Amino acid sequence: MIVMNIKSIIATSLLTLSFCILVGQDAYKLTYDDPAEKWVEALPVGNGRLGAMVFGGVLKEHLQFNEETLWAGEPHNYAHEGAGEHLAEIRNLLTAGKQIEAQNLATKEFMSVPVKQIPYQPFGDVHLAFNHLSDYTDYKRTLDLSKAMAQVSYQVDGVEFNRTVFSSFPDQVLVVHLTASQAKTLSFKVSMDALHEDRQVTASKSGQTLQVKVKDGALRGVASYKIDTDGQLKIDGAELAITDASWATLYLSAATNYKSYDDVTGDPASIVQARLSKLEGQPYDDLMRRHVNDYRSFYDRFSINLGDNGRSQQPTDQRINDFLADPDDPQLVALYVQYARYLLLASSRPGTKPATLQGIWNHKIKPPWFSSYTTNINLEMNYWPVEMTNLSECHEPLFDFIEDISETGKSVAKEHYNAEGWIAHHNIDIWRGAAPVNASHHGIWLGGGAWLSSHIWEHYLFTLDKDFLKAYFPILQQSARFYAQVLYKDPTTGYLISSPSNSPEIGGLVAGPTMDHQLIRALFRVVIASAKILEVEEAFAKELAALLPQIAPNQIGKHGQLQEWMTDKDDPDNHHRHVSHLWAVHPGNEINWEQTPDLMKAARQSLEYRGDNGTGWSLAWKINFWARFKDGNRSYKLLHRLLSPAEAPGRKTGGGSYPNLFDAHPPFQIDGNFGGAAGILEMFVQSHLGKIDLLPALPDALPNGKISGLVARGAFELSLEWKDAKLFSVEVLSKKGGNCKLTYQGKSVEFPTREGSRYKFNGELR
Ligand code: FUC
Repeated sequence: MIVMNIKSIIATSLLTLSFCILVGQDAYKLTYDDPAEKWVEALPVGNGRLGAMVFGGVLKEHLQFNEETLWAGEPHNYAHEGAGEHLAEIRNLLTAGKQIEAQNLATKEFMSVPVKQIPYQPFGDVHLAFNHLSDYTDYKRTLDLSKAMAQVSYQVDGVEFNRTVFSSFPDQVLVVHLTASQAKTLSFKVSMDALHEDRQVTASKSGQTLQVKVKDGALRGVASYKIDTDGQLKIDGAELAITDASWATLYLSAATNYKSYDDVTGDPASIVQARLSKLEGQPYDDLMRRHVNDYRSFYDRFSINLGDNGRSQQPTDQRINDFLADPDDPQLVALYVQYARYLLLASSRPGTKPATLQGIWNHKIKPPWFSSYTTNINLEMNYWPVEMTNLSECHEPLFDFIEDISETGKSVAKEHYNAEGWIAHHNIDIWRGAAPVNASHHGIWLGGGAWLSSHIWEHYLFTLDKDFLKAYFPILQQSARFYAQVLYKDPTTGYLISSPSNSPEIGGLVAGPTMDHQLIRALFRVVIASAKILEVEEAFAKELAALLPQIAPNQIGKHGQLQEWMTDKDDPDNHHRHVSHLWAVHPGNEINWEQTPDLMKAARQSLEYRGDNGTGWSLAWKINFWARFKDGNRSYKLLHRLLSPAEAPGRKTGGGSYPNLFDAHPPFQIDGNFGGAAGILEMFVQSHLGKIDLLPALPDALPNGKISGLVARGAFELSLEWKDAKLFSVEVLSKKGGNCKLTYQGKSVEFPTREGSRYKFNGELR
């Protein structure tokens, strides 16, 4: 280890007096005193592909499970042939101020075919019915984030019953392990069911198989479980009965015939059988250890400790309720961050699909917003914490998704915009529909391709993985090519603008929403920078550089606000949940205190006007915005709303958390979990301006903390500690070498680093 510039190492003991650090892993559990009654009380498990909600009942256990590829619909190209013939007229109508006429024409000629996409589907249910004859005592239900396990324990007639549920990534099965503390006291029946009209359950001596087919579409699924036990097993009608056991383990595997967005020739029965056959002769303990080892190889890379005032000993649902009246529960804030990491690992692993609006957990045939991929904020927000919290691999499903869209989005670019390259609009399903959907006033939004592309660059910034950048450069370039061809010279101002489009989901179809221009500028800069790093496409980079100053700039309006549109028509009384024109503040960086303070003030004014209410994801975005404005207390105010009960009596304004700590839009939408976690970390570390700013927006409510394994742009891994609201120490692990600049309250140190070396600072930055 290289230790540099240590001027004053202050004895830890002096400063820890007022600071109760909690080290036990026990604190990183969700705990409950009762079984779940509602779905949002049940606990989620998942391996990226196969997920379940665990209710934890005593007489009846219910596992509602999903497999990520079971959707309605079938392979389909949603592009509207010939839509581009109407592009000029739609633009002209908008220029002439005829918004309604433009929208009507677009509704008729410009929308996706069909105009709606299709929903993600629940798969099925496993029910366990126990034959306990007396009442139970000592009930406890937990979700252990450090092991990725849901657990239930209780006693009946002096016998202790334990249940452990997890979804294994290495073995690709959902596991339910049941034990009783006395021989022959565990007896239960298992049954399977599903909401699909077309479903069939068959039983064998050691398990059951559920086959489902979605109503409107090409996909069918097969789920089978097998049971190992020391008791008796027999088929009992449609159920499987286990009697006189002291332990039993159920292994469930599920698959569909989906192979890719244009191929549904998979054979789910053989996939399922192959996975179950691989388990023959394998003891549960080995499988469980493989699961824990695999999970911990990700989970243990990062830790966060914000202190504990004793509330961590209380049930999680009670803590959420208590947070409303008194938001002094720093450990709940840390738990929220680790829960987001848990949810990412459970819903987005290499080789799986990205997390949908609900991750992988959906129990409805008609889920809210189809439980799909909404790209005008929600899908991207799912990935905000992924790099910072050292789960870079979990970003991969999004890159695979972008690869798909860069293919399906080509025909949309051609048919709708007469352009090369690729484009995505605001909603995308498993068939990778990239055309504008739902309605012309919000479905026609040009920013999807640029925003998704920004994730490729962010991954590069956090990892400095040149091979990755090289592999994805053609996708970035083709996205930029689309915009370079589609930008349109505004007859009124002479600027290049994006038209037709909308400022997500507000104000209808317009010419030139501010957000689009921020996104397109950011994309062009990324392509220019990438071309330089990779030493390729110099001429194209020059072309983009020439376009940059011609794109309509950010403008300050008459209320001191950042204009959301080309004209100064913002309404200060508009409290809409979307605040898209602040994209350049976060997650973008074009607007910041150092280079553009006037725009930063205007953006802050816009956020003031929008107010502090919002849906879950809107609150989460505002936590991030206020952190970038360097107002940690305001971020914490929004966090207070996000971590308060979603279903508190009288709560009218949306947002909040359910008892299982799922974010409420309402209803459940997972983006707020991820965006909220990212926002918490933005209060502690920011690295979007070519340096690492430490504690840039520390709220009064979190004066003490210790984080390790947090990744900053530049491929630096940080361990930092603060006490009594002051930075105490920071250690930097340089993963790729290069210059590192740390700043803290206006002071900075800059130093060259060597790959693999550590650099520790104490007094230097205070
Ligand atoms: C966008 C948002 C809604 C919701 C939906 C899934 O349309 O405006 O609030 O989050 O996505």
